[in-house]
Amino acid sequence: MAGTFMSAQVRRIATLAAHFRVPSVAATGERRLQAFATMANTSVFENVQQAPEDPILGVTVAYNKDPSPSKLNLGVGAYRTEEGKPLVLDVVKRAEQQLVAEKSRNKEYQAITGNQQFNKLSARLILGPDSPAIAKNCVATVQALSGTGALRIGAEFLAAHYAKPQIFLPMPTWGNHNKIFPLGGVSQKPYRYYDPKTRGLDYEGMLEDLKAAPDGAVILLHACAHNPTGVDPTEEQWEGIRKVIRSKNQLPFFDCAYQGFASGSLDKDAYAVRSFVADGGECLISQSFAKNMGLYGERVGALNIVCRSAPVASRVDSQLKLVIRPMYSSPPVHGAAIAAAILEDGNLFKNWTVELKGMADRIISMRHQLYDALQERGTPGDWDHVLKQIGMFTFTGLNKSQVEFMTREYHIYMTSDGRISMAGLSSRTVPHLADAMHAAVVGAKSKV
Ligand code: PLA
Repeated sequence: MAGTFMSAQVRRIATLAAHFRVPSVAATGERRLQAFATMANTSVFENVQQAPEDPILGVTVAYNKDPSPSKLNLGVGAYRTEEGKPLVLDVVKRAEQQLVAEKSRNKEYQAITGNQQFNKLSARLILGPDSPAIAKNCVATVQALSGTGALRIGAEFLAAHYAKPQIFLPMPTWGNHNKIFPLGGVSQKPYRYYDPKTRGLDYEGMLEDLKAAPDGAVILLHACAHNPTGVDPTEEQWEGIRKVIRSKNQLPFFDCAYQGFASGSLDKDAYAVRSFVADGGECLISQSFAKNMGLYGERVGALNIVCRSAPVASRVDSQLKLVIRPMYSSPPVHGAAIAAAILEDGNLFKNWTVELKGMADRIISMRHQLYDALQERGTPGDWDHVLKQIGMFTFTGLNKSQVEFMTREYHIYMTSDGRISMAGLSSRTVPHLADAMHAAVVGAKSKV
């Protein structure tokens, strides 16, 4: 046992070193000594390596530096209006006004696990109002620093308390998953998910890989609107996936970052999670309110751990506090209070669903406009996937050099895997994107 713990620690140190681009320990020690020797004129951080930009957020950094008036940022998944502006939802503004007017509000620290009312309503949103798991107090829910924070708490909890801290991630997946889990102490392996030939789900490959994965392994599943591919299993396929996972006593970890954004319906987008909870088995669910409430920078999210019994859920909750307290002590007040106000007030909730549907519909209309624009230009290739894929992103199939070409010649910014954020497009910018995609596909050397 001690040996296993040691080797897990050694693995974690190696993961940290690779992540932070720290050279080998010996080399670092040597350079540190040199640095001390010449301390008078050398920084003690002399040996810190220049880190590369983040593959997604770094796209915005590059975009911000570009002086071109026609530049377009389709990198990060952030919703924009038809005018290309960030959107603060009307219900969010109203909830904030209510909060400001409440004289009794203060800025005291929250509990370690955050806003309890928010936690209750957040769990209800994903699991459904009639969820027996909630009724039986089998769910431990903690407020988290948006979806990323929820995933990280989940990873740290699994590393400490789960016998098989190894997670299987879909191939491809959101780029940060590959970092959150190993740095949180959970080793990762891929499973087949996307088939570039069909631009659809590799269902057979996925089931084969899940069957070959060890009993008890943790399986990361995108609850809806898979990022980056926009390819989700059908309800029948979810059923097949659920059966395999349950037959092997594997532990599903749902990442739910887009509830309501895929179909426009909060309930429809919760289908997969609810089907796994309905069978009585256990799972983890991270939730983000970044996209569906537009609360990106407020960092509002939750981690739910669905357990078999109330006493287990209560003990899990107590341990989650031990994960959170030394990390950031307690979560911020404001964003979760906004979300709770919207979730608890019938009127605000209803208006939220209308605004959410409006955002989802605008994204779907962008899909149609882009598809039509490519057809008009006679762009070679099959572009049906632009219409078929679900959620914020289109996984275009454009390769790295085509992406580079579009950035260089058309000032269009996107991730190097060819993913574009449809939420960043508008009727005004679709022709520019279609021109760029057309030129990239026909192999134009330069626009000028
Ligand atoms: N999980 C998935 C699948 C995501 O796509 C994202 C965000 C998150 C979790 C985390 O979001 P949160 O912490 O803000 O709640 N993905 C974005 C942004 C939208 C990012 O990379 O941070 C993306 O552009 O892929």
